[in-house]
Parts: sequence; C-alpha cells; structure tokens
Amino acid sequence: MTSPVRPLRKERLRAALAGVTAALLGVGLSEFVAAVVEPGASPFAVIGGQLIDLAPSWAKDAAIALFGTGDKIALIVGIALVLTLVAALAGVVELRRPSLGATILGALGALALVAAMIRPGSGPFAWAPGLVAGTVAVIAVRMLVRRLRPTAGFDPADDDRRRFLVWTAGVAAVGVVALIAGNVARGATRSIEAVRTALRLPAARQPAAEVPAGAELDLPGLAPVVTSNEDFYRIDTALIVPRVDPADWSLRIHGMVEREVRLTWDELIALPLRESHVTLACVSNEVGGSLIGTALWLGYPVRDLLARAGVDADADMVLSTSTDGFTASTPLEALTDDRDALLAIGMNGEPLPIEHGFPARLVVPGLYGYVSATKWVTQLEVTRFDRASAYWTTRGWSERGPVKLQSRIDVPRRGERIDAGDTVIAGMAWQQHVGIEGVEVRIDEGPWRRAELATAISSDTWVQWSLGWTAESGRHTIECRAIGSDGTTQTSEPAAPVPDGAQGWHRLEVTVA
Ligand SMILES: Nc1nc2c(c(=O)[nH]1)N[C@H]1C(S)=C(S)[C@@H](COP(=O)(O)O)O[C@H]1N2
Ligand SMILES: [Mo]
Repeated sequence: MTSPVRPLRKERLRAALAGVTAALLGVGLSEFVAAVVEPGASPFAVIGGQLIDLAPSWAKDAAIALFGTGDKIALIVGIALVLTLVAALAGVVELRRPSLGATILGALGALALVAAMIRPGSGPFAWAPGLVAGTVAVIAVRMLVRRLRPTAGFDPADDDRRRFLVWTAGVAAVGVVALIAGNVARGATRSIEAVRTALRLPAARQPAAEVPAGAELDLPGLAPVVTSNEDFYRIDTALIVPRVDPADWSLRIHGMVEREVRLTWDELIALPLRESHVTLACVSNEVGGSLIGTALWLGYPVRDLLARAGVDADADMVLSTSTDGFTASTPLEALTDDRDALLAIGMNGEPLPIEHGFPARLVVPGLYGYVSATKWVTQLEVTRFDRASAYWTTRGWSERGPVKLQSRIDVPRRGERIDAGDTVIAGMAWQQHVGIEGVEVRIDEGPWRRAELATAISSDTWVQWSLGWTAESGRHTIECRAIGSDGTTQTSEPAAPVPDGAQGWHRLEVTVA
C-alpha cells in the first residue's frame, strides 16, 4: 500500500508524458500562429536565433566542424531535446506542486515571446506565438496532470488511467496536426519563391569574359571551377531564411556621406549591370575544407553607388546590414578600388537563390564572407572602424578579413586506396584578388614538385591544378602549397579559423595497393 499523497513511479512517468504533450500542443499551435501572422517569430526560430547570436565563436566553430552546413538542423534538434526534457520535468513538478510545473512551461513561452520581440526587424505581432505557446501549455499541463493526482482519486488500475491516456493522445494529436498545418501555411506564404521564379533579370551591360578554355580540367573528384548554385556552400546565422520581396526592398546608403541615397529594386535593375566570376570563401573553412565556391555574379559596382552618396574623406569602413540584423565591416578601400565589389542580384545566370541573399547581397573579391558578403542587404553605413563593429567582430573574430593564400588536394581523397602506377593528384588554390602563380606538391616529405596550373579565370577566382604521379605501393603522405602572384609561398604554420582564417598545408594520407 502506498501513501495516498505520494505519487507512484508510474504516475511520475505519466506526468512527464503530460508535460511533454502539453509542450507539444503549445509548440504546434504557436508554430501555426507564427506561420500565419509572422513566420520569423516562430518560437524555435527566435530562440535558436538568440542562441546563435549569443554563442561564443568557438561554439560556432565546433558546430560547423561537427555538423558542417547541417549546423542549423543540429541546433533545432538540440532545442527540441532540451525542451522535451524541461517539459517532462515540468510535468513531474506539476504532479507534486500544482501550478509550479505549469509556471515552468509558462516561463518558456515568455522566453519565446521576449526573444521574438527583441529580434531585429520583428513585426507588430511578434509577441503572439510565444503568448500562445505559453498559455496553451499551461492550460494543457494543468488539465492533464490534475487527472493523475492521487488526491483526485486517481486509481492507476482503474479506467482513469485509460481516460488519462486518451486525453493525452488527443492533446498530442492536436499538437501534431497544428505543427503540420503550420508548415503547410508557411509553405503557402513562400510566395517569395514564386516571385523569384517569375523574375527576369536584365542582361549585363558589361558581360564577364568567357571562362578560358583551359580553366576546367574536368577531372573526376576535382571541384568544378564554377560551382553550381545547388552545390554552393551556405553559411549564415538565419534559422529562417529572410524572405524579401524585391517590391519592398531598397538599399539605403547613409552615415558619413554628403547625401543619403535610397535605391529601389526598379532603380537598381535599370542601372548598367556587370558580371564577374568571384570566389567566395568562409573564414570558418578549415585547411582542406569545402566552405568555398565560385559563381558568376551579376550586379552593380558598390564603388559607383558610394560615389553617388559622396563619401567623407575621414571614413574608412562600410557597415552593411541585412534585414535580419547581421552586419559586416568592409574596409572602404576594398569597395572603392578597381576590384569587382558588387551589389549582386544574380548568381550563375539566375536571380540569387533565397538562401544566398535574394534579392540583393554584397560580393567583394579578396575578403572572407563574414566581413563583406552580406546577404539580404538593405543598408550601407559609411563609417569608421573606431566607431562601429560588425556581428562577428563582437564575437572574437578579426575586424578585417583578407583571404589567406590557400590550396587544397581534392584528388585522391583522404584515406583513399589507389592502384599502383600512373595516377593524378589534383586540387584547387586561391587567394582572391592576389591570384595564384603556382602550386607545389610533395610526397612523403620529399622534394617539392611544381604542379601544372590550369588557366585562372581571373585573380579573383580559385584555380585548379594537377600533377602526374607514379604511385608505388605502400602508404604515402601528400602535401601541397600555393605560391601567390605576389611571390609569397603559403605558410606551413598551422592556425585555427578563429580569429582570421585557417592556415597551414593541406596534408593527407593514401594507400597504394
Ligand atoms: N545576412 C547575412 N549575410 C551573411 C552571413 C550571415 O550570417 N547573414 N554570413 C556571411 C558569411 S560568414 C559567409 S561565409 C557568406 C556565405 O555566403 P553563402 O551562404 O552565399 O555561401 O555570407 C555572409 N553573409
Ligand atoms: Mo563565413
């Protein structure tokens, strides 16, 4: 016989189940409300976004190292797991101390409400999903757990147990249906995709030079010299991709300027556009990593936009801002010298894909993305490095991010088993805006041999290289290093991505059979 007030173990399990079910209902209904009133205010998105913004740079780095570009899915799964645990705990607490468990769930809703309201660019209904989540979860957990309380005459052997389970299953089902309905509703508001598909971009007044015949070696396993939009890496802090309608988009140039400039979409596409192949790289790319790609960008020179505004002689930086609050600090010089720094609207002959910044982003040859390549860009503030700092600068990354001289072995793959005899080693080398003069390869730390360099599209792009190798059986180490067009040889000194980019030689082992 157990005491009438002390819950049984099984009851505690059922209470945990009640807590999780209440949370599921709250999440489901709030995701539905978010999808209808304000997609960006989804509790998952705003709490995830807040975690991303608060995360120290080593955590971001570890997440990318562990999950690659699946880091966002990993974050969502992580939040779901934590929420499940806290909700289970809230259920158990509610059984012992009526209202206390409900308060825990209410507090989670309040957290989502506050996170949604302080998010940059939040709309007038940003509070709604969090309020719905909290209120619904509170009511549901109280209602479900009340049925379990021994003082209420709950008899685990009796029909009450069945009734509890029926109620719980009902609540869970409503939660799941709401979650699915929310996703369907979100899909229906995905009309920006339709706007993008219907969009016809003007042709470039100044087309890019053709890709030279010798630029693409076309070797199996070697990265193509121009990366398709589908294969282009994606890195950003946006859990929900900003959906910006060109009709609502404008770019504001302000700060240390003679006159503010506001440019609408129609004005932008009426300008004489140019096209340029530029390689974009992420500062988080490890030696040998794949957070790098090359595209044909269509856009308007930032230089000419800044000239319209008239830049103050004391300014040395442009702080670009995205609709979602991300900022990048770009040295003014890189935007005003003769390089192809573009306000880009096209990528490989299409409007920018939504996750790559539709309708407009920046692309600046020679700088890592975090200090230059702002997607969904809407503001350029002309300022100074000693007056303003950008998103990643306040999180431990360097305020300036020139791309480091790097090279990578694509063929053979790390750990690959290859047949003895004549084979080929191949890879990529880059230092955008400086250019590559040569690549050297060595086997088993023997003498350096000069690889054959493919024709570079330009100094703003990466270049392929290859080297014939007569492989003898055994295990071998392959290393490569690049030589820049300024005569510098890639350093052997390793460095982690933080604070200003990884360095060192790419080295891998293969087995020759
Ligand atoms: N709005 C916004 N723009 C952004 C970022 C971001 O987080 N938000 N990340 C930058 C970083 S770190 C990189 S490496 C590039 C990546 O561009 P891609 O996703 O088109 O490859 O975008 C840059 N632009
Ligand atoms: Mo990046």
